[in-house]
Amino acid sequence: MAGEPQADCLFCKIVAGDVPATVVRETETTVAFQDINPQAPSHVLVIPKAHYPDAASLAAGAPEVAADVLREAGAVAEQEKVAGNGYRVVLNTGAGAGQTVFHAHAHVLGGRGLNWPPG
Ligand code: DGP
Repeated sequence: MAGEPQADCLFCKIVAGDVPATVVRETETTVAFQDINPQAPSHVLVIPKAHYPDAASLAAGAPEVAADVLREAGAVAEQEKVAGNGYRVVLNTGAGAGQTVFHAHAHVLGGRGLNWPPG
């Protein structure tokens, strides 16, 4: 069923506490934790606790939680003190765009200059 935990999902395991992560923020519906392979001085992932494979399916199935994820992305940027100089929120969607974990997540990147267009 949409939103239910998936036994083979790494981020569901982080939500459950079965895989350790450096959690920086948590709400009723979201968890934010340090990316294991940071691409910027500050690189945090914000995920919904509910399992949806990508941002589009999250927005379709639980739009209020999608809004929570975006709100938390902004809160993370403030908390990490990268909001003032600008930061980037990235929603990789599909393997061709670099998505490797199929549980919706927003990357929040900051603390350095960020080029456009992205690679
Ligand atoms: P994406 O490529 O957009 O699917 O991003 C997945 C991110 O997840 C990637 O930047 C690395 C991160 N990641 C993968 N495995 C782990 C893990 O076990 N712990 C943490 N904290 N991050 C992970």
